[in-house]
Amino acid sequence: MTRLSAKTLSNVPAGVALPKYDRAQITPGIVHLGIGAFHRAHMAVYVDDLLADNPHWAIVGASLRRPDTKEALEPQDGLYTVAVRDAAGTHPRVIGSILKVLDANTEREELLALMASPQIRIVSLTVTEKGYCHDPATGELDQRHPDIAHDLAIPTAPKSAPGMLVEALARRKAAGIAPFAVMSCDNLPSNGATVKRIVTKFATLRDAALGEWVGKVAFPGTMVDRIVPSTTDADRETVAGLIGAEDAWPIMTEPFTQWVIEDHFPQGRPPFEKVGAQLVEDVEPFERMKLRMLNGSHSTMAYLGYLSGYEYISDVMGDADFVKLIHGLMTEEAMPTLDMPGVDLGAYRDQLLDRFRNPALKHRTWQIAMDGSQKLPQRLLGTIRERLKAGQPFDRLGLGVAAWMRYVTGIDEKGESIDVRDPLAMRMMAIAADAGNDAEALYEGLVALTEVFGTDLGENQVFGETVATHLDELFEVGVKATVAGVVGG
Ligand code: CS2
Repeated sequence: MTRLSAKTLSNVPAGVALPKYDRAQITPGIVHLGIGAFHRAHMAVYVDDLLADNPHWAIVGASLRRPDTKEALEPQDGLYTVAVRDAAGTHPRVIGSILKVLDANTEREELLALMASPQIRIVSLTVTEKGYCHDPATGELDQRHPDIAHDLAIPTAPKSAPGMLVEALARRKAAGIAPFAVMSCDNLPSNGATVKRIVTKFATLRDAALGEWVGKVAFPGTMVDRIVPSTTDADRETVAGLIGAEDAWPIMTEPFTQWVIEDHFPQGRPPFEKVGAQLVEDVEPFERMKLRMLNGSHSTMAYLGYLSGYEYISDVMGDADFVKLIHGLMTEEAMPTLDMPGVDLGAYRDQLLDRFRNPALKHRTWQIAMDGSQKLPQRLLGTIRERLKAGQPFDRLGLGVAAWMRYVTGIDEKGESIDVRDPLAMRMMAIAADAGNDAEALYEGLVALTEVFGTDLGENQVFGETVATHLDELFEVGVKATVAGVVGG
């Protein structure tokens, strides 16, 4: 079978949507750091929709960690398939907005030179929570992070995202070129303000004057939403059958997509509003809503679901007790903490439940369970803090936290090992090994991780009682019975 590429594009069967512009005429206006599946299912699709009328906003992507995306896309001239799936079928579309992918490790100079050139007006990022090298509980730069220490020692050859951004900005400053806008598209709380704080701190540590200059750069916040499971070999086969060509890395996703963007781009931006994005003055209420409702539910389902033997989120949604739990978590515990004039939160919740049910989207609980130490603060703990302050119960959120604690022991209910992926995995498993099956000791050990829980939660008696009680139940009666107990089943 031939490989998808510029040359073979004309052989793709009618019915498969193709780029509606001449790829020879488009030039880059955006550099995107972290060219993973999420970016390719989300922002790259919006950009693909607007390039016909705005040809100077194409994307050059960079991978900071692994060269695998470059290896997949280079022989395809940057082309790849986005396959939208639901119960009605799989709908493929070829995306052309990514002109090139650079490997930040081996092509660092080319990448930095491009980021420093005036044609680049936006640098966007999806480097996941841990890619910002920060302390998730406080949102501050983690100065002891090995990549940060490296980048401060050798600032012209950076490895980390903050190091790359600051080196490119320093080159622009030296050349008298106005800064690009930095647009984080990661699930961080207040992602614009948080990334600004981290990057400005890093710049200040390099040089005070540079820090001051970077402090004036625009960091528009965003709320991004599309569920994107990892691609499997079976997906590759399905897509090859649909497009009549081999695509080394197609992206599978859902029909739903949402993007809310703070309108702060001093060097200009493409007309994102013409292709479905919402441009707003303050994105934070949208972020909070999404992190607390969608992602909070996701993480809770991931830990409890994985431990119950459910491989996919759609399997979790087949269990009535779990649906009750998630419905209650959103309705009783998350929604009262949100202030969203003009948004029907009940309808938002129901739409989320439908999205979670999508039977064609094989979204692994294990995938969502990854990097919990980086995710818990904004998904569950922030909501819990607000409820604690108001003296309100948070039983279901507390169960979500307990399930994470049970999961990171690295041993499931059958005594089999769990592949726990998390920057703190080694420390957490050592804590679990010390605690054995003593839920109280495990709770005490994990809550002392201040980069996750801050310094307040470990001292809070109500928090301790709620979470440790659930953790004890998880060990004593197992996950399913604990969930049934919480929902009154
Ligand atoms: C998920 C998110 O993997 C995870 O942690 O909760 O990636 C989620 O699918 C997206 O935020 C949806 O927009």
